[in-house]
Amino acid sequence: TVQLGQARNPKVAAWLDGRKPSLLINNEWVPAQSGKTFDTVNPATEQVLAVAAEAAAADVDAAVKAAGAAFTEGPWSKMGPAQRARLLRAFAALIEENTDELAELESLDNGMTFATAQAFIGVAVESMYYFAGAAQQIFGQTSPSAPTNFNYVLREPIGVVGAIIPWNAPITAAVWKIAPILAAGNTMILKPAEQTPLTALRLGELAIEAGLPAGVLNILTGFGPGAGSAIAEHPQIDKITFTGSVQTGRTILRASTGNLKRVTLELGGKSPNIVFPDADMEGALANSLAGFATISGQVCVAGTRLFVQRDIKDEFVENLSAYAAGIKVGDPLDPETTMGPLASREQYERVTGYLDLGKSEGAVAASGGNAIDGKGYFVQPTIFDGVDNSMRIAQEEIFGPVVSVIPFTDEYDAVLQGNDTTYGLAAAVWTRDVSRAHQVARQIKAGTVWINTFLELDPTMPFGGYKESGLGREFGANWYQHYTEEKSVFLKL
Ligand code: TXE
Repeated sequence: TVQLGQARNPKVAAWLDGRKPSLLINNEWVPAQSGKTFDTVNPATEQVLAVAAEAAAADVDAAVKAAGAAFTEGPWSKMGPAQRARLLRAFAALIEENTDELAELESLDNGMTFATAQAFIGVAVESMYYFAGAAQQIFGQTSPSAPTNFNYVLREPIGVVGAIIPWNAPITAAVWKIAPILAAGNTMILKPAEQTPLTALRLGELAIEAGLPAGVLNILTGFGPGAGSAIAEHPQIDKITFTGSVQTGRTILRASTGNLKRVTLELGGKSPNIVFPDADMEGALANSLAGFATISGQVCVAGTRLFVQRDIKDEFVENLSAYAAGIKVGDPLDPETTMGPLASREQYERVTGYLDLGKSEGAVAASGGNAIDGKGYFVQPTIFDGVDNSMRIAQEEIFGPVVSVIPFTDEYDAVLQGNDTTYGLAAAVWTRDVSRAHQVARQIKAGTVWINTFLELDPTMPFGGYKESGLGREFGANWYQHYTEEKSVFLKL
């Protein structure tokens, strides 16, 4: 018999037992200079899963020195894109080979189901292969200069990049930073979130196994204030890329002004998911459910404002509630489970706070509406009906399995309400009317719009937010623009 919260896989158990709390600096595993550590908790049991090293400013300094040396003098500085591509391919292959162990570790630390973790690792592996190929596609330009000149534009890596990531999809978030940063020829410091430090450390081991030279990828576990802020402020870090909350995004943007770091921010969302009466209802229902329940709703693109045309709204809510009743909440490593706990106590308190707020604002829980008693940060998947778009539950990112259903009258009203938010990360529209689908897609202010689908991500498509959902775009054909500098070279013939 296996107990809730224990590693099933002997390799994972051995890894957890054998680890000393350490940071990865210059391809060496070292304790934090202060000697400090912190616990990471299994959200399904509330028990300590492992102890991690707590990095602070001195460790950031050491990592910056290593990354700087690797960039300017080390083997990395002499490598061409083809060699970087090879290393990334080797790294991707190792991640793929270790999918099941990584997925179990992710599930124990974050609470997402094993199957979800496997799927997200699959996405991460595909992305790393994409960027490996893309490493050799960073072209410069020759300029149409006068016959007296030969002028050209070089694309060069920026230097040392700081990457700060959240806890909701740790492996994917890490790979989405590591792969493009390294593909473009930069070196980096990765800081995983304090709630989920473990899989990033395992990725560090795999990076060394893949042959990544010392100093190229440094990994510092630690807190936002302390490690994160030291990265944002560090004068020798040339660029910062952050995924997380809007509030912390603002703090990082401010902190980065000292040396005018280049900044990319991928922040939160409150994405509208718009269902017209002519939609494929089964597709709309299944995806509306996945849109707010995947990883217990802790997804930046979650479709948490569900706009349903007024005439079909009641029936849609009834059917969606029936779908939600099919969600099995529980031990994320049990193959029967379809939804695990929230990732942390803070998140549990935040989400249950919003469940209370929704009721006090006058919304009605058509399904769920409560926390689940007992150990672990479990809450019921919740469908709030009777929501007005001006309510706080419709405007603020809850980051839990909670959806607000809001009626609309016509296309104009759907777009008006859909855009009535400070966010602009993603949106979806469900209709069989081709013209309407494209018209709505054009009018919605969001970085990604899905038509008759949801949650699809593809490294060939740009990803990022309008408005307060972020700054810049990751992925896509122009992915390298935010990890390189342009240099204009003039030659007089
Ligand atoms: O995020 P933070 P939190 C949203 C979501 C969630 C809320 C709060 O609504 O409920 O944010 O989550 C590091 N300088 N999202 O507080 O603070 C921190 O250590 C430098 C949406 O956990 O943004 C971690 O590594 N770094 C989002 C990372 O920032 C700092 C995903 C994210 O933490 C820092 C996560 C500082 N001053 C939360 N303070 C999405 N876009 O998907 C914290 N950090």
